[in-house]
Amino acid sequence: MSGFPSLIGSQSTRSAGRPNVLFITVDDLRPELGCYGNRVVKTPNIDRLAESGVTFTRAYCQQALCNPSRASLLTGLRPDTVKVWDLRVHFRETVPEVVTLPQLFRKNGYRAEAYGKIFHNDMPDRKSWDIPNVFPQTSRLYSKGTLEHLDYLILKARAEGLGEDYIKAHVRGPATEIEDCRDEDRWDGEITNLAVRALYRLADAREPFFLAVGYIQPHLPFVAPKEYWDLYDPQAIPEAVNPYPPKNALMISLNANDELRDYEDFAETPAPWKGRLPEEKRRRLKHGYYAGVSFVDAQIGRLLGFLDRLGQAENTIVVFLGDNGFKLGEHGAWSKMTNFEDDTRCPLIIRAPGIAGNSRTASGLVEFVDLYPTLCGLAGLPRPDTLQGVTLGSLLEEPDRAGKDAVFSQFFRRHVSAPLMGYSVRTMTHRFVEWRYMDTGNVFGEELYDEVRDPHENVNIGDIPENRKVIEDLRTVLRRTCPVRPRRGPALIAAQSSDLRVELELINELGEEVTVYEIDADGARHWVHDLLSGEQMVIDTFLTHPYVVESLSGEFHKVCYADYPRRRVVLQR
Ligand SMILES: [Ca+2]
Repeated sequence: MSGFPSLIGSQSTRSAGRPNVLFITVDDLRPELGCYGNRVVKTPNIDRLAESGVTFTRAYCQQALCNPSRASLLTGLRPDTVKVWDLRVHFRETVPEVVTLPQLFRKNGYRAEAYGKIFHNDMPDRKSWDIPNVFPQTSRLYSKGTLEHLDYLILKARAEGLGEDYIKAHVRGPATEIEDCRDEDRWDGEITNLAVRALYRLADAREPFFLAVGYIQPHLPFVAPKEYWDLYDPQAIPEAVNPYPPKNALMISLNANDELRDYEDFAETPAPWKGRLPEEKRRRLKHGYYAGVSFVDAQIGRLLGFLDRLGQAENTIVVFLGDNGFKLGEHGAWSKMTNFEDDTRCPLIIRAPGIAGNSRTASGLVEFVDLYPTLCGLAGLPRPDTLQGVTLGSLLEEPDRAGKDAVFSQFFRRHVSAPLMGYSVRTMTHRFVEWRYMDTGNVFGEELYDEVRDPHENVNIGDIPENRKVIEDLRTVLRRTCPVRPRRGPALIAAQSSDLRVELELINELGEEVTVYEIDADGARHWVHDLLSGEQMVIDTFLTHPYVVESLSGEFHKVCYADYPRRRVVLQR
């Protein structure tokens, strides 16, 4: 490609020889795939991709939840730096000027387009793409009848006085549905159609492309078309071997199955420490997950088939990943949202043209925060010096090399009234988790798991005196990457309703620029203004609406409220 004649001037000179990127994300997909050794699930297309790329068997997301995981991997920043730990905060409110991975490719002459869920659902990022993120329009989540039923549930919730935000987050239809329909009648089928159409156009364009395709199955609800359910006998899908909470674990180490309980037919799901779903329901869920995985596998097969047919496969880097893991009954739990292996370990396959490691497996530890620098390296783009990961280039060339010494994940948990953050370090031999109070940084509790003798993480051995040295060492490693410092957690501060109009005057005497955010009733931040050093502003607001002023480094952080009729706040150290 590098010798390609320059027919179209500077544009083609800029892009000559640059490989395309096909960036495929799958929602809530754990490594439940043939190429990861599962002999029951049917994933021939992803397995074929693995045969031609490098399969990472120890890749970890930085936080096992859609929005934080994606915000982190697409900015190349760890969750504490991007300051997105939940589903409410958009990274543009916390790091407004960050250059995302696709945005960096755009800046370097690529055309970047997104189809389906790349950033979190309702938080697409306009700056990242040449056209707005395209979402399915004609397909449906459920069958028509079930959608009508869901409408009824929503009307009922409104009549009961539940707020729209609550309804949007928690009123769901059934957790599974089997309808005999076409692929394109479901979101992921339509996403493939849209992406294939884009691929035709992008393959002909003069600039290289960064095409992101985000699939939504096997996220709940499990709604693959019937033909994918028919691939499996639910009785033949093995159940989790450890359907109980880990021994001696802190209760907060597990989530309470809240996500599953939002679905009307699983509202009675017990928390892991209180009981277990009946077998029929367990098998139904696992069957649905497998159907979703095979459905998405078929979509990926189509997509890669078109990449081939259009003659682009030889010049396209393919990245395939699941944004977080998922528990299918392990620890008596369902869904993600913990620091455990089942939730933090994710599938990752990278196939880059001409890479020596293609078709092999890399079993060293890697992190999703490494993807950004890796793709910069593969495409020969300059990388921002703020990135917190490392390039996996040498592992792609020599997959047998050792990976990282340690990888890090974290999870936020509300505990009584105090928000906690569990910071996890995972090495080849152990996982150590330090739970800290967010507001003070003080330690709430610790966990230690032996990944060699206890790969399912069934026993917390943090209390055993002989492990004191291991814990001390891991704590040091953890605190180097995740330093102890007080942090403002999600929804720690939220607006109360008020009709009283007031003014808040802010005067910046800090000697550095700060960003002012308004906090809404959900605790989500909304960017208001960048207040330069020496600058002053007046905000017309309501009495009980909080504002957060933060320096770029995050070191200065102050929450301000107005007072009647006006409050003057001088920002000083
Ligand atoms: Ca997810």
